[in-house]
Amino acid sequence: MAFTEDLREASEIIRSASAVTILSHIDADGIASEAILREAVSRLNIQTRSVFLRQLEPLMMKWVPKDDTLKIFVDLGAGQQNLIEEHGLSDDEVLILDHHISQPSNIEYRQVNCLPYGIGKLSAAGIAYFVAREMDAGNRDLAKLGVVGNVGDMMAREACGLVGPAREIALDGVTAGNVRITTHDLNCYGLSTRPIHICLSYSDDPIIPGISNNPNGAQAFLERLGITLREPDGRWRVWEELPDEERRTIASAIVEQLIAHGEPVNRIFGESYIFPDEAPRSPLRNASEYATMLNACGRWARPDIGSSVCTGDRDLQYRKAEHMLRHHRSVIRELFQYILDTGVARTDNLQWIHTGDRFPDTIVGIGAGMALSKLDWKRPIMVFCTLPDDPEVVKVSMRTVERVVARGIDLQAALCEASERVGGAGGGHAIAAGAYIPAGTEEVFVREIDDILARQSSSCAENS
Ligand SMILES: [Mn+2]
Repeated sequence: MAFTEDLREASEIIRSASAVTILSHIDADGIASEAILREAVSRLNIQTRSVFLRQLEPLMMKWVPKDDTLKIFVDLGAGQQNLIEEHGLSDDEVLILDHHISQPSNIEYRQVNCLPYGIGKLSAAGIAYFVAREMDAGNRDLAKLGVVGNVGDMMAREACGLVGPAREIALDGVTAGNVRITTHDLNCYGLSTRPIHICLSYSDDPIIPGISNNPNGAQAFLERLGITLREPDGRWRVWEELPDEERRTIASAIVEQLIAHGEPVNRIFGESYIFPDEAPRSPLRNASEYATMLNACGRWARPDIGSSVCTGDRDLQYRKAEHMLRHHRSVIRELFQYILDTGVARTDNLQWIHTGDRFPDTIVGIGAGMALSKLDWKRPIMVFCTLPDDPEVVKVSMRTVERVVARGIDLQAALCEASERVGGAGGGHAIAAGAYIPAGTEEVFVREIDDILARQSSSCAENS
């Protein structure tokens, strides 16, 4: 069967349902997926209810209703079909829309998954959008949320832009009028909200000598170019509002800086996805900052607020989301500082730290990624933390950078293999992955991962 046929079938299944329960994940992709489906389903006047899950695991199954609604699992489910089966759900009441590796089960649940079709750079929100478009061509306005999900799930990372079907979604958004694609934009975070020097200092891919992680250096660099950083009223200017000429001046100076230091220049430009229907300089103005806001809502246990923002709330729920975003950022900064102040332990192939119960488990991965930019980027970072509700389990988060992945390091594979050996379970992506392992196995785990990473880099060296 072709991918488009699967989409058509899923759309028929939803259209013929009398009521729908959407079960989704709490991250940006999961929230965007849920919002797309909820909107598309309610436009058909079919009743919907949503349930957000941290992940689909035995302890969470009590939130999966046993009623006569159609249960749509989105951004999760493919890898947990045995749990769905054990829960007693039959094949005719389940639809899975997912982009994670599928696990075989006795019951063949109806499913749209892009992976068997060789589509690797598409998020669940992307699949949800294609299903919604199949349900009604008038749902093209939801492409914007598909873009948020794709960018939130790092689908634009490797190629510095969305590719294949994910780019088709961005183009649908352009047609619908609520997405603007800027090619050859700066590949930095915070283009719409951050003072320009702060935005430049966020660049960690590539590292720009004297500018990355160095806001003062970035400011001096811009001043030398004669760029005014503030408006006459004192407000900091943001990258998105700079005229093309100033952008070109800055971009070519960065390129010179990179060349002077022998750094590659190919990753400094990327595509950005701006939402012209959102307020200028707001966190919803571009896809990656929008995704951060949704992640903040999810990580502070209010994915429903992010979801309301997705479907248009700009009043009370939006203000709550803004508040969570600020809180999210300040706790991440604390964690980042904690990692740098405390220091990491090093083995040959990785660096690691145990943060215990100091920070919420939902943000340690982000903090790890940020700290890596100030540490030795060649060695992946691993952070352990305890879970507030379960002393027997430790959460592991690992992060690395694209250049290390390009050399053959795959954190998802490493974490899956090592956690299986200590009686845990892992998942994620080559560049960012996580696992849950039994408390007390941390040291063995570090050694296992160290060995696996050594093997991955040597087998890559052999192949090249
Ligand atoms: Mn996802």
